[in-house]
Amino acid sequence: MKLSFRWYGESDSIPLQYIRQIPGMRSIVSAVYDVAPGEVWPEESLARMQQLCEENGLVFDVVESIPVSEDIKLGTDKRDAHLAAYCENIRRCAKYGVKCVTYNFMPVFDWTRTQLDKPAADGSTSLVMYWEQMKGLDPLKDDIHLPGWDSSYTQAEVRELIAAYGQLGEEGLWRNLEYFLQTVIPVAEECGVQMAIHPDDPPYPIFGLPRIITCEENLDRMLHLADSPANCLCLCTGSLGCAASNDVPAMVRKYSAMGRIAFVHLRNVKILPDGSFEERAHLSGCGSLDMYEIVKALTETGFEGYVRPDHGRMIWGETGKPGYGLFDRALGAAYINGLFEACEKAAQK
Ligand code: DNO
Repeated sequence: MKLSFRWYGESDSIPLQYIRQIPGMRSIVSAVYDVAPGEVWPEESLARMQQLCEENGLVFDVVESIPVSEDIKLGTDKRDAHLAAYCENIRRCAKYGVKCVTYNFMPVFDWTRTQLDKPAADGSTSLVMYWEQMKGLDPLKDDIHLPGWDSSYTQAEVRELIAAYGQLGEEGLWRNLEYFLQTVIPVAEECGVQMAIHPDDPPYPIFGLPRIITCEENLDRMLHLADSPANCLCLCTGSLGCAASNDVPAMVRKYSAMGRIAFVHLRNVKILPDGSFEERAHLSGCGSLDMYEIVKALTETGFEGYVRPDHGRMIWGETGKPGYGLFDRALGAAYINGLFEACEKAAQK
């Protein structure tokens, strides 16, 4: 595996000089953040990222994400122009050394949480999704601002989008995903890039919006839409793992054996009795996921892709971007290193 760390570029409060001090750290996961979805990324931004990483003994070879515009997901008349820009972005990323591009196909909102700083008994804080806080919220009627939602949409735009996705429905979204893959995967193949789709987080519909990258049956369907080694998963354990019906270690074993996992986000979640969930420390004992079984599944199937510690808690008084502080993600990386070393050595015996 190749150990990586997400970095938000020069505006990130965590310096690359600190990231390189995490034992075993190899790759930087980043993106160009100041260009709207559907537009082309300036080459200078990619060149600068590559150079900054190199200066710090790190490799910039994973992009998270090239965002898919709502026009592509909805299949509007702007779709083909946005897809042309998307393909150009893949080519440009490849030119500057990128080997893996992450994206998601979630309508309107990326991850959904109801609180980003929920204190735990030990004084750490983390991201949570409590049904109790979701109950009664109706984005078609209420002025909702859940934490982390894209604030560039007005409430009226959100309503329009939700209505458009309601009309499109799940099967419509599948058709548009297929169109996207048929356009983008041949370009990725040509440039030696693996496209890695991130699962929906959480993996069930929120506010009636269709969500399709959610479970084994749907991951099978997605991979089958373009049967190419360039059409891969970004297997996020914490996203798939907040539905108790997903057997995450079994899914990891299956898709890794098929060579269809390009990137793994490792983190733990605790599912609560009513289906709500809390992000927890990476350690298996802290949440609902067996991180040892997940890493064992990767090593036993010869996984050679990218891994990163995902969302960390805020600990030791650190402040910063929720989920993306240094301290707890570094603890996560150290734990991940330990699990891999133990599993690899056990497999050699
Ligand atoms: C959350 C991340 C996601 C992920 C995108 C990929 O912290 O895991 O926002 O980057 O869904 O497109």
